[in-house]
Amino acid sequence: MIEAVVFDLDGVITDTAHYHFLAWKQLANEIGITIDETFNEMLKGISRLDSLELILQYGNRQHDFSTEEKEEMANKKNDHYRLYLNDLKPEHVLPGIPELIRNIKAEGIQIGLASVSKNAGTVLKALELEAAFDFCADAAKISKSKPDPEIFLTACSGLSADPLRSIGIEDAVAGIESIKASGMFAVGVGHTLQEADLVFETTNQLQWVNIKEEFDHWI
Ligand code: B16
Ligand code: MG
Repeated sequence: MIEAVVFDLDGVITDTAHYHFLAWKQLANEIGITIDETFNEMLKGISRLDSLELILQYGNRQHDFSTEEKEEMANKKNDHYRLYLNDLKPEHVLPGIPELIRNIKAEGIQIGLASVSKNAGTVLKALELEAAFDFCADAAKISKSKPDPEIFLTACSGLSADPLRSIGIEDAVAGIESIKASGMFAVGVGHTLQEADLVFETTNQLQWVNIKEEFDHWI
């Protein structure tokens, strides 16, 4: 029996992963570093300050700024990101997600959220999805970012679910690593997610019957 399904937020429930990219690109440009979508794959699921460190290393500028300056830069990126969030509306929930949530709930299975974003609450509110989740593991409840398993384990524990009988859904390499390290069944959405137990290209293809079938073979 499946005990819980835990969703990542940015890039799975809605396309805020793209907003994170645009905001980092803008910040990076301001300090003379150019990043592209390929490099951005490494930032998905990674905390704000860790993402900044990766960008500075990429531009070979990791020794050029003080801790205070880095905090200022991270805040600036967040200001850019929050401007994009102003436009976020319920219609921006990705295709296939409302139906998937309905089908899981129809079987009485609990739904959790695992997002390391400090903006997760704002995003769920804008999407009018707060009530859909039985438990949200967010930045306030964890000390280690993905790929550490802490966030998915916290979500399972908050739902009183056994990770070995639960499913995690992610769009990030670091996120899939976090799910696998927690012992859960990993569903990936997107590319470069070879470590996942099951991969779909888009959220539209996340059919609950198919996920259940693959989970039954895996367990
Ligand atoms: P914030 P997730 C992650 O959210 C994003 O994938 C990642 O790009 C971002 O840097 C991180 O949250 C922190 O977000 O700056 O809003 O606190 O994928 O775990 O839902
Ligand atoms: Mg994500």
